This record gives sequence, C-alpha cells and structure tokens, in this order.
Amino acid sequence: FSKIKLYTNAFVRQDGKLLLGYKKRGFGKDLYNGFGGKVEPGETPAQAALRELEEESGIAAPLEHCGVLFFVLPDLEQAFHIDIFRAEEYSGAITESDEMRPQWFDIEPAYATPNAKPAAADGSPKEHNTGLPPIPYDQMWADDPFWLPLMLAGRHFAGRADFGSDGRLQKWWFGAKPV
Ligand code: 6U4
Ligand code: NA
Ligand code: NA
Repeated sequence: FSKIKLYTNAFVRQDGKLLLGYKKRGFGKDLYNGFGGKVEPGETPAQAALRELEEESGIAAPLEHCGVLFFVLPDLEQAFHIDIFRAEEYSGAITESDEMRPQWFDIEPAYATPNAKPAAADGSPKEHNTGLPPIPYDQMWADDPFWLPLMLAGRHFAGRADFGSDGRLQKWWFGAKPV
C-alpha cells in the first residue's frame, strides 16, 4: 500500500456505561462503534475527533488521546491509521444523526474481557447495575474485543489488524504501554 488515511474514533463513558453509535450508513454500516471519521486537510486528529463527535452524537467532551490503531485491508492501496480518544464526561444533548444512532451500554468489568460470559454461581446471567445491555462485541468490528478492554482499563494502547478479502481478521497484534 502507498497511502495512510487518518481517522479518529472517540469513546465517552460515564457512571459505568459506555456510549456507542449504531452506524446507519457507509463504512462499518450496521456495526456499533465510537464516533469518528476522516481527519480533514488542515485539521489535527484531536480537532477532527471533537468535530466528528459533535457531528455524529451532538455532544462535546474533553477528549484525551489513548491509543493508535493501524488497519490494513486487502486490495486497497491504503492503510488506516486511527487515533482513539476517550472522555469520562460530556456536555450537550446526545442526538441521533443521519450517520449514527447513539446508545449506552453497560461497562461490566467481566464483559469488558473478550469471550467472558459472566454468570452467577448458579449459572444465571449476571445482573447489571445500570440495567443496560453489555458491550455488543458481536456487532462491532472484529478487532474491537482486543483493544476496547485496554481502553476501558485506562491503558494507552496500540495495535495493528490485517483484514482478509473475506472481511475477517487474518493477523493482528495489540498491546498496552507499560504503566
Ligand atoms: P464520511 O465520508 O465523511 O461520511 P467519515 O465520517 O469521515 O465519513 P467514516 O464514518 O467512514 O468516516 O469513519 C469510519 C470510522 O470507523 C472511523 O471512526 C474509524 C472507524 N473504523 C474503521 N475501521 C475500524 C475498525 N476495523 N475497527 C474499529 N473502528 C474502525 O473499531
Ligand atoms: Na464517521
Ligand atoms: Na467526515
């Protein structure tokens, strides 16, 4: 590949819940994700992250940079560099946009680990404090379970994911910076 396209993705959490958006059109349609998009010419990634968050969810937040992801797709002369941002507070009214339908999910620590299916000792589903659904990893990009738990744990992280022509993850690496 010859080009690196810059994107952003922003995640807002508050009181044990995480705000995601259901993507209604375009790239990643029908998947839940943070709010973000292309970094436009003349913008820094931090500026783009604030703009995209506002455009797609209606809110403003004190975003902090917390990670970098690098995606490689087959048959494309480009790779995607995504700066990930997080915030623990926001202002404004959460508003559905043409592109995203915002929805809160429960950040239950046990659910924040991929493949963990928390259950009480008697096998019944674990109760959530918020009454919200758990993070919908099965309706998110395939790489998300590898790094979202790092973000939720407050770590700084980086990773690379290579997707095959079947749309599945072929090869990946994700890691957190030492604390
Ligand atoms: P336009 O063309 O302006 O509507 P724009 O909003 O700039 O698009 P969009 O919505 O295509 O960009 O952005 C894609 C979003 O998806 C970015 O936030 C990055 C994110 N993304 C892309 N690949 C991803 C992946 N494999 N895992 C992930 N997020 C990904 O978690
Ligand atoms: Na977008
Ligand atoms: Na955009």
